[in-house]
Amino acid sequence: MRKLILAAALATPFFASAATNLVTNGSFEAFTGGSFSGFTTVSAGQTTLTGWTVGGASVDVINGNYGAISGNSIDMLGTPGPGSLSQSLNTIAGQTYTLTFDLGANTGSDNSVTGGNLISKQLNVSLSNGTAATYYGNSTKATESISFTANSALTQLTFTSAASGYSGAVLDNVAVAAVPEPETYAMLLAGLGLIGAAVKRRKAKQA
Ligand SMILES: [Ca+2]
Repeated sequence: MRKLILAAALATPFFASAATNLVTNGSFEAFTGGSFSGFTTVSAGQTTLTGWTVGGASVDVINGNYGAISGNSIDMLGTPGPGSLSQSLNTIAGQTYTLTFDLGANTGSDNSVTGGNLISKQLNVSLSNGTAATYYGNSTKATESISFTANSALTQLTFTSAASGYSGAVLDNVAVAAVPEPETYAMLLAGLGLIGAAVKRRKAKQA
């Protein structure tokens, strides 16, 4: 029985870490700037988007219009952009994480093309460990995914838009979760093995 408890204690943190989203308010539903219709602007330095630091010029919180994805979403070009959103995440150095987010676009105006890309819909993603990627939002919403390995106890996550203008990439449902390592699965299996052995012994005693 003692081994059973030990096995459960070993396995529990790994189950928990696999499911935990490290991002605060990744859905942007926690907004303290009051009610609004369609969109409202959050300027650099304002703290109305719980958990997020707004930089650049501004971003817009959009809802029910302008390409909003689910409830409140962010148009990365505010009124006007460019805008940025950043947040510090509590990470473990050496641990691998997956960042996922939903990407769309406010397709109204600002459709200037640079180098074949709709520059106004550009979304740059960067992490303080050096990982960076560039995306272009469009009306076909997509869930994007980036894998990164933290190199510090704090990892800064930053989204930036690249142009001025009013109708940019649309962001929602930002999540960062630890990826269970192969060793974790091995420990998990070892834990299950202990449980199995304990059950077997108990059955043998009863017989
Ligand atoms: Ca949302």
